[in-house]
Amino acid sequence: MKKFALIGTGGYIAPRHLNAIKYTGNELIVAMDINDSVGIMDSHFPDAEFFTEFEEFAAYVEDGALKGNKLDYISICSPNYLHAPQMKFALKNGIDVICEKPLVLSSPEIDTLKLYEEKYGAKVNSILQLRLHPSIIALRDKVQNAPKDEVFDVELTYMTSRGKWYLKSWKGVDEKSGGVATNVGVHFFDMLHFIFGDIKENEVHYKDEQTVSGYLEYERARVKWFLSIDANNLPDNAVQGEKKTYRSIMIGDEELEFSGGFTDLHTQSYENVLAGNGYGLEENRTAIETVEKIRDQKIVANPEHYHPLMS
Ligand code: NAD
Ligand code: HP7
Repeated sequence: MKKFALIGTGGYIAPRHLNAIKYTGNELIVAMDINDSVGIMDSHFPDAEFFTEFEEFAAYVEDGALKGNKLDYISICSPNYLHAPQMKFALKNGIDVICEKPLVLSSPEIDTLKLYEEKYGAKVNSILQLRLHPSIIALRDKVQNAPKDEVFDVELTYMTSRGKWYLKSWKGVDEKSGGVATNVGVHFFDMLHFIFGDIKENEVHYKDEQTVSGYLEYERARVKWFLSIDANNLPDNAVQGEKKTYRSIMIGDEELEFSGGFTDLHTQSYENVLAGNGYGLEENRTAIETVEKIRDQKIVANPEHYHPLMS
């Protein structure tokens, strides 16, 4: 049984980590969140220690190690800008990490974290759950089985509508989340790299707080993409869940709708990490560089290849 800590325990995604720790037969020893609305812990790990101050949490983790109770993993579900410093704390204590996406906000941090891994002999693992989605794996197989020189024409439409709260939370602050292309888009940029290979071109055609669109060229695909959290952009056939979402990839005339099938992928990610097959720092580099470039570059005024929703 592995011993876990969890940072960001009161948030939206934390229950998926609590479930994954429990389902894989492991134990949560200690949790931390600056907010104390963490009653969710009782239905998973009622005996776990809890702190609202990082210093108290850090002392508890370090005291435990000195007394022979070193943690095996620290799971991180805090706001994006805190991932890098919190991962460094774990690594410095020789503890492996399981960190939410985006692993870091800027790519040089990947190199710094690599130095920590080497110096302290601990490993970073990430949650890249779209790589585990059955529809995405099937598509990757299809591309790999196609003639090697075939380049696919792809249209990606990724809409996950959010209420007004989103822009008022840390997710709406670029310095904390990286903005919508980073916070939500990083998933599909990683997925595109996973399916279609190395990236060759990266253009941005439109950008506001809720919507971003552009064009990407990979070894095996030309991709027109459109991402929005604005409900006004949703098509009539959007999938009606708790809130409407529409996640679609068109490859030529074929449409792959992948709005569902997400809830168990965290547990599967944990199973892979525990088996020594977690996605590490290097697997995150391309998607982090992609979103970094999307954040920093100028809008292309009259693009040649643009998503149909941009016309
Ligand atoms: P959230 O705002 O709901 O939760 C974040 C939690 O972190 C809150 O409880 C907050 O109090 C806590 N927190 C803030 N500052 C902290 C600090 N200094 N120390 C400790 N805790 C602190 O956000 P969320 O949606 O749960 O997102 C958390 C992370 O998970 C983000 O990195 C996000 O990008 C990622 N996420 C991933 C997925 C996915 O599909 N893999 C989905 C949603 C969120
Ligand atoms: N929801 C909340 O109640 N709170 C939240 O913080 C987020 C959603 P989906 P996920 O918005 O930050 C996606 O669209 O797939 C509600 C991104 N993940 O299925 O779980 C929401 O209003 C993730 O990286 O959301 O998360 C719906 O009612 C990004 O950080 C419901 O939950 C996150 O949005 C389900 O909403 C975000 C993927 O795209 C895979």
